[in-house]
Amino acid sequence: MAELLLALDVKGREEAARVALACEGELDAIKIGYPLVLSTGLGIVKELAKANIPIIADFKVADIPNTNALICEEVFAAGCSGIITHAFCGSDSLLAIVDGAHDHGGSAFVVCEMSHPGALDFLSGANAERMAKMAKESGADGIIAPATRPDRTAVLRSVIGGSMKIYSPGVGAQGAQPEDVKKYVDGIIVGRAIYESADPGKAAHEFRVRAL
Ligand code: NUP
Repeated sequence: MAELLLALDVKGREEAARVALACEGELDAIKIGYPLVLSTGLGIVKELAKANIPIIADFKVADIPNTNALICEEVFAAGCSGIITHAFCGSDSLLAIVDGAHDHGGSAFVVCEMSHPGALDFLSGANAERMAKMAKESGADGIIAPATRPDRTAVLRSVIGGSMKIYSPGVGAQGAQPEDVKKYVDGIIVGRAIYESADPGKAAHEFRVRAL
């Protein structure tokens, strides 16, 4: 049984509020990222969080430890409950995010293998497994692994074991189905297939049921 996370990559407050309201009751978390935050500002987090739903900031942080720690301060002060970071900057950068999240009572999720075809250039294979191992050693709460490559997500699950979460993007617009990965993951991440739907609430409901 996997949770449903909405990737709310829409532009502007009104559109964000429209989709979030339509999906009320169907979601376990809302994942926000650059498209929404650059178009509205981080204040959008407090507006979305009024619906009493966790907000995860998908900023795929990739910087030196000090900058990563400063980013964490802003993300959690804004009201987010989780942050998504890259791991390829190394263990010290990763630790700054994990510690920064935990110091603020939040969670840190680590991108290990990405879902798009170009991930095969760098962000997959042995590199992904090394990053998953590093994520576990860092004390991170979970990893991001691709629904588009369920066999790889199964491998990454075996690297991290059962105590960390896996959230998995790639369902819907990128071609994967909830049934492909739900047995390996704790949550599926769905964006366009919900927010571009004529009826986002109905689409979210259907994904939620299929992820059970
Ligand atoms: O590997 C990743 N793939 C991916 O699609 C890591 C991610 N964080 N994402 C994000 O998941 C992506 O940035 C988008 O917010 C969401 C997928 O959206 P969609 O393809 O369902 O529209």
